[in-house]
Amino acid sequence: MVRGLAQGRVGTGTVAGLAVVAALVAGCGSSGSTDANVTPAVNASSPSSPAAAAPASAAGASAAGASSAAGASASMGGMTSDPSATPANQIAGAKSSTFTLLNTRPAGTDNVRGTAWLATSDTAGTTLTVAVTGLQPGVHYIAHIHAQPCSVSNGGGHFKFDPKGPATPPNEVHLALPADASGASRATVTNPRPVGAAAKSVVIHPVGALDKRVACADL
Ligand SMILES: [Cu+2]
Repeated sequence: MVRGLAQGRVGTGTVAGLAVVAALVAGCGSSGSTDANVTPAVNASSPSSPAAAAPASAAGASAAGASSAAGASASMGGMTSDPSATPANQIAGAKSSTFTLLNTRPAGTDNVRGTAWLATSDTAGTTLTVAVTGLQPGVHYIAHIHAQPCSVSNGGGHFKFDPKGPATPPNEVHLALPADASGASRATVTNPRPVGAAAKSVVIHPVGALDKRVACADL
């Protein structure tokens, strides 16, 4: 599904990973997040290693799902998942928010339930953890921090640390959520900067159909 997106939306990508990132960004469904200025430079500052990027939950997924999930995470330089990070729900002062279903969700996701936890501090930056059930088993989802509340355009466009910067991590907060064989996913991602008041919600999308936003949690 990732490959299909890349082929359909990004014809000029010279690096597979960049093509995937560009496809994810371009497919998010908001004019505010369709920046074309995806640059490889953003990869350099990732705090986590690509080898650590495969979410722990991928181990429980089907063979096909797990291999695809690992590929997606690795291609983005480990910036969309950090299994070694302390989950936000274990950080004092983190706020939690329950996901609500969106009217754009794909068939088969009516039972999606979950929680997003966000911890921010000037010293530790941002930690986002999402735990979800009811997803379609083996399907790969991605969560982003968005710049509008869930009630406004289903979360609107992506939150960006630098509004004029690239639509990719670390200028945005993306979290890979591969669903395991039971349809569950739990993952954490960090960013060295604390998101501010402009971060309004967390939106879950299927990687293969980013316009079909599944669920949203207000921050
Ligand atoms: Cu999004």
